[in-house]
Amino acid sequence: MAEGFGFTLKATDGAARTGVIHTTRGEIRTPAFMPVGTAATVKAMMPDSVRATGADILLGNTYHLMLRPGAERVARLGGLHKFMNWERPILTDSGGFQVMSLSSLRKLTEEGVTFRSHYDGSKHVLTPERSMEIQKLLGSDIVMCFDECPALPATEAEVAKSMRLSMRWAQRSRDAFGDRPGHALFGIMQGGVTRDLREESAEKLKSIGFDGYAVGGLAVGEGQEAMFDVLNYAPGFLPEDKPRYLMGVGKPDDIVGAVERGIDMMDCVLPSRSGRTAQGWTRRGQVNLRNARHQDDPRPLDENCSCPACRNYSRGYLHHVIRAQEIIGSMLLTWHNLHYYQDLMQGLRDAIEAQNLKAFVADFHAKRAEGDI
Ligand code: PRF
Ligand code: ZN
Repeated sequence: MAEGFGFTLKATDGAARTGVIHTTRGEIRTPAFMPVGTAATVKAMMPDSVRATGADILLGNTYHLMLRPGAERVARLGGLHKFMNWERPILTDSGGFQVMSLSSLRKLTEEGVTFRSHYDGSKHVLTPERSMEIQKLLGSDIVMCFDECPALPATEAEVAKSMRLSMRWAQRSRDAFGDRPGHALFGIMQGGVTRDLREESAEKLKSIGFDGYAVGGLAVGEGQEAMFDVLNYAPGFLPEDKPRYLMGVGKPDDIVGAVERGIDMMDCVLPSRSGRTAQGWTRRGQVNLRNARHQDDPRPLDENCSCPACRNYSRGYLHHVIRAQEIIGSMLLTWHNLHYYQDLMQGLRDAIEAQNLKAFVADFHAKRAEGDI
């Protein structure tokens, strides 16, 4: 597979794994959480601050960057790492999923998808070949195959048809990507909540051969129980010696459940997006800082957190700047949430290494059951 890219498994505990992904831009400790930097920024954060939360890798988006400012422009300005001043690894999603959720007048054919931009209505085409070209122009370290993710609920026949199209696109992605030392290509498993379709998809991807494998098509409305049902078997269909990435997940309890089931990488807008809507995530669950109960509270959001929001500010201050719509409100809560997520990942990695995951997970759920204080 790709030269300059590799995965070392360090320890397992049940189905859970901890390890390191090696790239030419640095190591990624797994299980890893990737903050989302859709538009060449993790909103409300400076790159050094994102790194200070403990992130080893960011996620960027083909769809948004091709529309604005344009992939060719990013390439002329030195590539995405230089453009956004993040020199560590970047994984880019391939665009199809975002076309389906964000754009209008979509037309799907064997060749690819035509759509209108949700920014200005302009018309665009994405194919496996163009998605590979855009991700190359961006300079992404981990490139995702171009796939289609059906919206659930869908009939099994619809899911099967869509999965098989995604597998033909996976082959075309592999062919178009070629051999690029230092850059990895990941396949994406589809197949909805049907075990046979998941297995067929995994077999197809393995026969093509990728540097890592994603589980796509989950967290699209099926609910946590159905998602965990799929994760009870789907990671086991994938090679043990390659990273496994669960796309677009999730809440802290989704992450813990996914790691327990053998997932190595995840991404989600939740910690950053909810930081801009007054939601703080802590060991004791979700806290809405807009609530008036915080206005006279001198205590930090989380007394066990070492982030700047918790070290230097009271709940009363966070409540005030959020109410006053001051920019620092978004900055502090985003920082805290990303810090909490990375702390959680470090706790999971340590617990797996110490063969102590069961107790860690029991404590995780017990603390949340107590609720905010
Ligand atoms: N495919 C791609 N990106 C994604 C998904 C997918 O299925 C999901 C599903 N949760 C999130 N992001 N390419
Ligand atoms: Zn904090």
